[in-house]
Amino acid sequence: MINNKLNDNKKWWKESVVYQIYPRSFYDSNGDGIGDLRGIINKLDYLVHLGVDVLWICPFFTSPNADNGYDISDYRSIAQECGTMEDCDNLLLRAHQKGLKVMMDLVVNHSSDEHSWFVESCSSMTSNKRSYYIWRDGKSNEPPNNWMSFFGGDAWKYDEQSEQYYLHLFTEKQPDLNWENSSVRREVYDMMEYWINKGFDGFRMDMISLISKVPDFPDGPMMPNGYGMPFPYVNNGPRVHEYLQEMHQEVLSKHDLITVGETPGATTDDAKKYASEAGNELNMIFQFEHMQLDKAEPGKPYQRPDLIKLKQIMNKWQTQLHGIAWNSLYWNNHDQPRAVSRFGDDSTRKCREKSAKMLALCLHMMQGTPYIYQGEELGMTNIAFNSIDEVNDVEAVQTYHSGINAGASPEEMMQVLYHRCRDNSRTPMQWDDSKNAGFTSGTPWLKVNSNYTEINAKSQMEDSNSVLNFYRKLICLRKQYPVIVNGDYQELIPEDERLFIYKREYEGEKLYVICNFKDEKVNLTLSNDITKDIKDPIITNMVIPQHGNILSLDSYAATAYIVSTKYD
Ligand code: TEU
Ligand code: CA
Repeated sequence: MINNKLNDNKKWWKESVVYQIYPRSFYDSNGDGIGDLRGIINKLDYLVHLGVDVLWICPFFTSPNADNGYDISDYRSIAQECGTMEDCDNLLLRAHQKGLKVMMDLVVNHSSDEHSWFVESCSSMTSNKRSYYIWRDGKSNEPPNNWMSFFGGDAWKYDEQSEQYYLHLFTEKQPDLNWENSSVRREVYDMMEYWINKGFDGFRMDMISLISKVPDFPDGPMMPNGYGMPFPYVNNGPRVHEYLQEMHQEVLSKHDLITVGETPGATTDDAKKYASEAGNELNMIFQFEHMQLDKAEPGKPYQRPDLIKLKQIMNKWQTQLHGIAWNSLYWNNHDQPRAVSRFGDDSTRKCREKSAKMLALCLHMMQGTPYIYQGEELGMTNIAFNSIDEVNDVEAVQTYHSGINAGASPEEMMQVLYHRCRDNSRTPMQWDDSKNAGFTSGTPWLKVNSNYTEINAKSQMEDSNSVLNFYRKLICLRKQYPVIVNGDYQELIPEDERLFIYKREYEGEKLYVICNFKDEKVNLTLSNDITKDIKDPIITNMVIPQHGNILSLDSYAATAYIVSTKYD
């Protein structure tokens, strides 16, 4: 019997794999050292070959680049270094011809201070753009409250002319838009329609959980550095769901789109509101809990993510959202260190390749839409910069200087950045072993990781055992087995500190996933039931010897089995 309810919930974006492109670092088509839209067009066949369904392209709109395009000064034009509107149209056309969907980054918690709205907003207290941004009087020559910006320093900037302060939760070149103003919301919705009409298939919404602030702007909880934390008063604020429901009604509901909201600090309860199956806000969100497991502090040894805690977090999201809301699945993005360097092991070639595949398998077999960040499919790693002069990331530069001011040494701070710097994932894509990894014929805007001679797309295309080909296989499996998309989820041996094992089930199909997260051999004794179930793995990153009930799992072994009881 067909279950209508489940059928209703069948959505293309649940069955898709998304590939995230950081355009500056993907491929440079004209030798100026900066990746561009034509570069993406040039590489579409690579993406088709990989098998992904959707591209998410980070911002390529006109911007002074105080935060690499996350500070937009014109929402309807293309950054000169990225190309032209014609390139954008061509990209959409070609991608669609090849069966790929394209989502854009919607950065509307803030604009650039060079946006004409902000320029007008500053120009006079009576401008009709004044209330497009958040202006407040100071308190006896001090900012309106004690908030620190997310990148360090005051969250308020004083404007001499009007003698008021404006709010910027990120850099001072990123003033927060005032969503309380319905004209601002209208502008955003119209702009979204503009890009949908061009052909975009969805939106990744930057920091969307910050758009509603507690109106009286109270001081935040004090931090050791003397600033207050804005987070409790700006994140998941009082009107955020109202705004998103309005956006849904005005724009999203009129089209068949993929939407994902960036929501730091979101709990599973928040996710059920933002991304409920009922579907009056977003399709899914990016939660951050598993991004907060490691610690890099000056002068202290790096603390790796703890597997037990990682498993607890993943289990929680897998089980609590099942049937109620939809998960996104990711290990890294343009703000995070490289997955293999953080959750895997990049110490030797062998460990890197095994653990990169293990991480991929572990994530891609879960319930949710998987996101691959460019280069992850090659097992690209973090980079060791020689000095702060080589770093571009505005957040890293601020972290570095505040560390130095607090007494840390340059070496200690570079060590912190080695684990944390956002530029770890922003180094140019490694296409081949020619100069600059084949990314550009000019001088790359950011240093290329010197390991490109060993890690690059060309050599991995030719090697059937490569990390790249492992990703291809994982993507194929998703299309083949409905249990991967729809199955429920149960963790087995949650107390084990080395292994991550889970089981999923859907309409007579059972999926077992077994991953060894450690650099040591583990003999796993299976129950008789499971032993009976598992025969040939559907995918594995190495040969795994089995003697009766015992599986001999070498370091970073990862394997998955599917058993069908449908015809029993
Ligand atoms: O990210 C917000 C955000 O949380 C990161 O800035 C943060 O640095 C990261 O979690 C690691 O510390 C979004 C964008 O993805 C980011 O690139 C932008 O810089 C930021 O918003 C402002 O638009
Ligand atoms: Ca270029």
